[in-house]
Amino acid sequence: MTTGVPFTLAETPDNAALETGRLLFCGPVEFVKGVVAMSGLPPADRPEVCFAGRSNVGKSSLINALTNRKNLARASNTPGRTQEINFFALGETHYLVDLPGYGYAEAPLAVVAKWQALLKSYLAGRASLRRVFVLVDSRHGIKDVDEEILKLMDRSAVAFQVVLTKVDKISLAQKEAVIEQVKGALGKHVAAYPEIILTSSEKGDGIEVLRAVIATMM
Ligand SMILES: Nc1nc2c(ncn2[C@@H]2O[C@H](COP(=O)(O)OP(=O)(O)OP(=O)(O)O)[C@@H](O)[C@H]2O)c(=O)[nH]1
Ligand SMILES: [Mg+2]
Repeated sequence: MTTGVPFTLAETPDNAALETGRLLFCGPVEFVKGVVAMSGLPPADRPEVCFAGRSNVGKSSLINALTNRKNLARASNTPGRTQEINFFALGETHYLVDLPGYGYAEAPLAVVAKWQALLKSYLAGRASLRRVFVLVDSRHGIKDVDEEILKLMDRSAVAFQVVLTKVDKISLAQKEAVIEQVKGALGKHVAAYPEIILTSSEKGDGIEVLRAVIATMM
């Protein structure tokens, strides 16, 4: 069954929205804390957005690019490096949340099970969570492990938006193909926001669009 929603690429926001985004993200950004259990979450006192996705998809790099900091969120070549839910305060008005990657096979099973449980509780039970950006590697498209998370968000009625990462690594033809694949996969998900954002943390594509989307959504 499909929802019949036509999925499109995000349009460039108008100048006012771009400026709102630029201002929000050029202000102070601070690491608040890394959380390993639901009891450690900071008070749900301001809107937040989080970045979810398979291990190594580029979550931490995207947060660094958005905030224009080289090393705010740890980005590394070692998959599974981000093992905590990391909270960053954007000024005094928003939280940005860097999630542990899912689908990382080489960590001990018990550890994986623990992260997955935390990730699921957080995604399903955080009142101030406005939108989940689900990052998808533009070279790979949506995979089975992504589907599990997307279904969880459908069940929890948490709105999510797909952000394709690393578009600097693919050709125009590959771009068209992955967009079609993602559009097809999203048709099955009621919680999907109907616009896809293409990004490169390396080259800057889509970064100002994403800043504007975050700054104007809440
Ligand atoms: N070419 C290119 N490489 C990128 C981009 N974004 C991330 N990378 C690389 O991809 C690798 C993983 O990036 P991270 O940002 O650490 O990925 P992550 O999703 O936070 O990974 P975990 O925390 O382990 O789940 C790093 O080597 C990054 O330099 C991009 O836009 N373009
Ligand atoms: Mg990370």
